[in-house]
Amino acid sequence: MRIVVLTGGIGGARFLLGVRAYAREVGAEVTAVVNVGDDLRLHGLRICPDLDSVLYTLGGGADPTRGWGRADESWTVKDEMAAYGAEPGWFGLGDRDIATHLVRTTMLDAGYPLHQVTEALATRWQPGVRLLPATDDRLETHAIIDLDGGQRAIHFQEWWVRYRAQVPTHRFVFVGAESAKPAPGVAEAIAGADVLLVAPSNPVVSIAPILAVPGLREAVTDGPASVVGVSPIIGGAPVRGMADRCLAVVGVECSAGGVGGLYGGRATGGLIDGWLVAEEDAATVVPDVTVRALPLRMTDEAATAAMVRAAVELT
Ligand code: FO1
Repeated sequence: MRIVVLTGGIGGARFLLGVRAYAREVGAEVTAVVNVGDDLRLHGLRICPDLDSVLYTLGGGADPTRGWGRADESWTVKDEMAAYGAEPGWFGLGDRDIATHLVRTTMLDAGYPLHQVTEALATRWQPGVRLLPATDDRLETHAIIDLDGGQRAIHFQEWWVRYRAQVPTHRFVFVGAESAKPAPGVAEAIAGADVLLVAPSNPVVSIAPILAVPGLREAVTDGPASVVGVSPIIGGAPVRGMADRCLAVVGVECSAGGVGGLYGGRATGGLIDGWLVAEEDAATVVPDVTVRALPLRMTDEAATAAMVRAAVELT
């Protein structure tokens, strides 16, 4: 069985732990297609938060409390940068994490595309799944906000980390998306999937930028034998992160039904055939979509693998 997962953020990385466990049980192969809209260049370094979350989480090197960055981290470089007054002070890179960005940036500057660089980084972390960036090209999520009496576009990380999503926001723009091409292997993996899972990631800033790469939405609607999403919202609140703030920006209710409706039924031009929701959301109805309610907290790998099994068996 070939399983493809669309993923981004820390929730997506933790979901992949369950996908990998399930895949080992049944002998399936897994490809994770990862959001790059959160990526940024800072201090001359290319930082890929979502790819790194997957590498570190599946490789056993993620910080369990923060969720992002490395375990056993130290912050000498950050403190030294602060002593120089170097901006931005609101985004912190740990010393161990910086090594990843140095290797990545050196390879990118030498001409290797992001998917090859990711493959090289994965030889250290051995994530046990094939990891592909949605695109090798520049695709950056920006937020259009009201600031200082005018409208401004700021990078997603500034919106998320600096402003904690607490600033009047008009919309998100996926800069570069129109001319981005799927990274090699992405469209093929989606087209050939027996099951495509949409991880319980933020639908607006993790999943939407993947689907904004020309050809990928069509690949999902036309290709896989079945497409099942897992709700990132339980009982009207995000499991983690600020999906509520993001959904408000696009005018979608923060509920399992709201996000299910945003994805829409594949039979009528949407994305999904099945939608897993939490037990407290059992009354959720999404037109043309098979909804199933079950315990949806990713408390450990076994609980997450049980969610994945239910998702695979749903349609
Ligand atoms: N999140 C923060 O809240 N503050 C930070 O200083 C920060 C730094 C950072 C550095 C590298 C990295 O890979 C992730 C980092 N994050 C930080 C997390 C990141 O902003 C978001 O959680 C993700 O982009 C959303 O998925």
